Amino acid sequence: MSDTRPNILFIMSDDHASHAMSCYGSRINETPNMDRIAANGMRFDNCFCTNSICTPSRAVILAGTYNHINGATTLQTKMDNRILTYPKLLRKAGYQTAIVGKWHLGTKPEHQPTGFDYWNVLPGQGLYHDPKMIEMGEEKIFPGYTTDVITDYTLKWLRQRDTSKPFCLMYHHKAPHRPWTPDDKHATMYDDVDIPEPETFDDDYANRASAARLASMRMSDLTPGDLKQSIPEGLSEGKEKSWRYQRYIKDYLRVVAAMDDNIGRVLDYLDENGLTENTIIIYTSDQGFYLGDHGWFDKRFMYEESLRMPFIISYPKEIQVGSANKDIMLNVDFAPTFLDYAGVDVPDTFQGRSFRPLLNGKTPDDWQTSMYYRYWMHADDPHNVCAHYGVRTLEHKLIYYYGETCGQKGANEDPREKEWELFDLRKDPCELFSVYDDPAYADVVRELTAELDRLQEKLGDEPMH
Ligand SMILES: [Ca+2]
Repeated sequence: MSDTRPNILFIMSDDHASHAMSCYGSRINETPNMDRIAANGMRFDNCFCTNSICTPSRAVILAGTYNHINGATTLQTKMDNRILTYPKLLRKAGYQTAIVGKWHLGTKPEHQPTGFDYWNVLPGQGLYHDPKMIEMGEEKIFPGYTTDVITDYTLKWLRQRDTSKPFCLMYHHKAPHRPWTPDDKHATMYDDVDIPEPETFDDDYANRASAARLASMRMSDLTPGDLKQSIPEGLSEGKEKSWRYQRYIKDYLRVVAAMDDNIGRVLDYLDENGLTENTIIIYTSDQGFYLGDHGWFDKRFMYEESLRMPFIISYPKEIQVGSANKDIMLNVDFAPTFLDYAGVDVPDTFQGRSFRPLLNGKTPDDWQTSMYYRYWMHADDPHNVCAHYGVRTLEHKLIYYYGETCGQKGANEDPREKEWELFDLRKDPCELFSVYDDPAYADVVRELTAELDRLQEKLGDEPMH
């Protein structure tokens, strides 16, 4: 009898915020191929990462555990490749497994990908042109634009796979990570338009803890390498900030457009080969990003733009087309969900929960209504973001800036004042006014602090407050 278990095509990019996707209502670009996945399935509006940077988010996804458990807390920590991951379990259960593209969990023998029949990954961040990649342990140069190369090798693997077995393919783009280098085809896209500035572009960082004001993620922190053009002379401070934003956001969107085209090539392959019906197709990014929001680029903070991950998924056999979900769902929940669909038992050590019922439109009564977040890389060079943790519910967000290195690699000795923030997300969705000290919110502070304590205890993390 043939194996009817679903294939899994897990498409992930790097630093792509959902507010630069048309299926999420982007005001600044179109992503027609990503939209195909959303139109044919479900869009998650409250999918969050538990630590908004590359290496940690990828470790959470693979291992199904939080970073204080899997050890990949910062960009300088790597993941021990003996750790149990969902691809290992799928492979053991008869799936063919592959990863092509970004890995970012280390390239030494003890960190290289394990659990894959085929792997071909970039070392570290990788380059945008003519990338060096490590294919099954062997370093080679692959001529071309990296987004195209990753897609070419993804398609090559799909064509040669054993069609008698289901597959789990991790098609992981480097784009649109800094330094946002476009390909020739999209180099002049948006040349004749101005991209609108976001609502919080001129945030003055008042009415909050000091962390936002101290971060070096402003338009003025973009380097000559990011801007790729010399700054016109004679611009006022405000005009230069706007000029920098246009340079930044246009290259970011050009890189996204090249990626969207390439995702279209892979979706076409599935369509042409009759695979779309029996394949769970996912598009997500390892975290969100500031697209000029709060005057920033980059991520790291627990604020909405970098906390939120885009997450769209299609699987016509089970998921209603054109649907959306607002339940809280986390990157730590991905692995249990993949295992659930493959009919593999989820190990007790995994900390997430399968969201398959949500995909069927049946949210369990005891589904999570809060989430735990922790950014460990205190005062990192060059972004200078204060270490913090917190809890988000559907209505509020409590953040504690503990401001210490805790001995973490990549964190810098620069102790800070310990500060709290509380945001009322219903009244202040842009998170501009902390109400932590407002007596009207004393009960909310008490409840959320108790919820933070509960989550830290349940997940096994050490409180600092
Ligand atoms: Ca990233």
